[in-house]
Amino acid sequence: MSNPITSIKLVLLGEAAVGKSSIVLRFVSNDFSENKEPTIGAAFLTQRVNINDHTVKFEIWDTAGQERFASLAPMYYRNAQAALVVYDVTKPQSFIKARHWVKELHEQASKNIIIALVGNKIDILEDNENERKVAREEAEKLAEEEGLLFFETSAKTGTNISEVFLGIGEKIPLKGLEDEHNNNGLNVTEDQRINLANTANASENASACSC
Ligand SMILES: Nc1nc2c(ncn2[C@@H]2O[C@H](COP(=O)(O)OP(=O)(O)OP(=O)(O)O)[C@@H](O)[C@H]2O)c(=O)[nH]1
Ligand SMILES: [Mg+2]
Repeated sequence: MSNPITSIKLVLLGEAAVGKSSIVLRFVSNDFSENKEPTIGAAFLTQRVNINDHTVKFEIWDTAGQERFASLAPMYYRNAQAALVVYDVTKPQSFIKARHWVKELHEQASKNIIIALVGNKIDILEDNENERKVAREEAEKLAEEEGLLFFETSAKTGTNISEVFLGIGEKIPLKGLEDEHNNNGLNVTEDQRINLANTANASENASACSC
């Protein structure tokens, strides 16, 4: 029996160099690059996961954080069902920017958009907790006040990356969004969830364009 498929349009927003593309690369290809090039415009990638008996196909728009691309963002978040607002836990300015993105999404994106606030680069804190410049409590407070999911992640080690996407997938009302039947995705059970970041064949559904 094939699983029903639900497509979820997801956009990543956040200051330049916080690790948006690295989060996507970890999720889609289970890979990491120390010297990732800044994104120009936006990149589009897809990835499928199975959540319970449902296949979720994430259609991911990875936007460019550099200020010169800021005017393009509405084009990508306007029809999005989900957004990751990413900041770098070692860069306070990136958290201020994240607050702005949350506000803008609530004012201008779809009313039912699911937003996850994501504090990335927590691997840096393993060597030296003094590198933390955004308190976990402060981010949790914002998430609670604004009704956001909240995760601290490392694209470098894979910590919590799959949890972000699965958390989003579980919050989207799947039944009403079914658009086709197929079963090509990864099978994710509760036990396997923690290992998803280590799944080797995750890239087969990926595609990218420099549009
Ligand atoms: N230590 C550490 N470095 C990271 C992590 N994620 C990304 N980086 C590094 O941070 C730099 C920027 O990462 P990108 O993924 O290109 O950041 P971005 O948010 O996509 O940047 P723009 O495309 O310019 O908006 C790269 O050198 C990455 O290797 C992480 O979790 N930990
Ligand atoms: Mg990028």
